[in-house]
Amino acid sequence: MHTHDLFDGASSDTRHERLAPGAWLLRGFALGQVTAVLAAIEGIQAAAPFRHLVTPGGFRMSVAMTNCGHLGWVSDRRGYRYDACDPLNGEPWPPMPPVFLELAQTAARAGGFLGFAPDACLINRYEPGARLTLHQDKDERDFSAPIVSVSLGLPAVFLFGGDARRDNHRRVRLQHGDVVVWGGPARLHHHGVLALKDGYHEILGPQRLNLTFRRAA
Ligand code: MD6
Ligand code: FE
Repeated sequence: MHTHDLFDGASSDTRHERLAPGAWLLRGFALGQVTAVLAAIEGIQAAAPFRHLVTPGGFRMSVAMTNCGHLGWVSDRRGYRYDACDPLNGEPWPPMPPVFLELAQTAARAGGFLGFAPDACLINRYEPGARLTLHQDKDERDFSAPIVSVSLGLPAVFLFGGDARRDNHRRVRLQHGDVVVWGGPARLHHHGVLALKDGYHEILGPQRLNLTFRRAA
């Protein structure tokens, strides 16, 4: 990526909010693709069901996860890593649907990152009470590529901090169809998701889905 000069001028759309240098919230960016994305998730979860992974410390994660693409993010007692196969059945993860790739690439471009070639898509499912503690995404080999994150279903409060865990963090409400693009100087910022509130979304019911696209290899 040689797009650092674009971080400040990547987007002129008023629905695009810059959260920090290198981090953009693209409100409603995925709305036109929701039906196709949800249909694709049906196929993915039929082959690779959502499951609650265990952290290296032995805790069951409240967020259920699955993956598609060449690599999938997994966690167990041995650690966090990317793996080409689903540990549940030893098979390769389902391929990344073309609609996913197109959405991830157009969003990355809107955030000023040209040439994004994701090889991994982690799909998170939150039910009421599920949360994700403050973390950095650092299991990828190369931090020059951004991360593209798509939110669907119930709204959630996203915590967005800095490079140090103790840095102040802001709270961002992520709604159905919102996309966050995150890279460059923001790539290693800490972030998390507060416990999902009870609710019922007209399309997805009592849950939130989040897709995060990464270049892992
Ligand atoms: C989520 N997202 O929104 C979890 N990571 O459910 C993430 O952990 C995340 O949204 C890196 C970049 C963007 C993200
Ligand atoms: Fe993350």
